[in-house]
Amino acid sequence: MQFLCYNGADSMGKTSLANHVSKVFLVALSTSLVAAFVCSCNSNTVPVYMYNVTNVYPHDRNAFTQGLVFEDGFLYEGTGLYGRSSLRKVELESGEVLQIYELPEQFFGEGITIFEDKIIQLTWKSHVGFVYDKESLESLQQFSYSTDGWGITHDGERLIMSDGTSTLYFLNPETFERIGQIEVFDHRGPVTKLNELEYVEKHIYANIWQTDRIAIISPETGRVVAWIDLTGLLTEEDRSQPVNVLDGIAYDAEADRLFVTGKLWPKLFEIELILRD
Ligand SMILES: [Ca+2]
Repeated sequence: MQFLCYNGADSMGKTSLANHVSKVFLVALSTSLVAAFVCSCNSNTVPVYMYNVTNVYPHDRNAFTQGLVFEDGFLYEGTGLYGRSSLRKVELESGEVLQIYELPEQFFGEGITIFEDKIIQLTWKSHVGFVYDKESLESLQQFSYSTDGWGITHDGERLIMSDGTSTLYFLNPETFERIGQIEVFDHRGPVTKLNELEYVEKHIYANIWQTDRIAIISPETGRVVAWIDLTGLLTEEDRSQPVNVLDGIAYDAEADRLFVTGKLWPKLFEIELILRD
């Protein structure tokens, strides 16, 4: 029963993943029963999810995607590269850019998240984050941090930020002060190159830079409780023009939809997760 062998100490509840993964997964088990199973399992084994593509949408081939969020029916996307970095509001179905703010050319845009009525965007090496009005994309404020800026998301109370290492940082969403951090690991040790983030059903999803893998992480312990393997999303034809790596995870909490894309990818995928046998 491989699928029970993640770490129960992270309080991964009986419905957290089951909402959009295999329908046979855990739904009938109580949390205490799961914990009992977990204690008797080999902790070196974690589930690996494959995917089904349920929808494909167009994506701007010129968007060097660094951050992706879905909210109120729209995608919000942060793009990178010096001189090409932007913050965008995008129509899902058409891929049309409805609003865009272009960053000054000295900034390399990174992850974005929406906290209440504001959008927060990191930059890569500048130690500067930007705060925007969600409706107008008007730049309202800057803040600073000491590390690289890679991915960012939030759990409703804290911002969660990656810097390309195995560390995730928790920030106060008003003052941007660092209020905690966790080290991310699996049975082989630290999991580095944590990149784009998304908070999904009480877990942190983190794309591992330069791979097709997403780690599902316990915010309490830092343990990787499952992996998603997204190998094979792009076709040969999709790769006929230059594409870069997988980078972009967005979750539609209202409709329980998961979206992924990549830097310069021509497509954005809506996927459902399936437990690998
Ligand atoms: Ca995201």
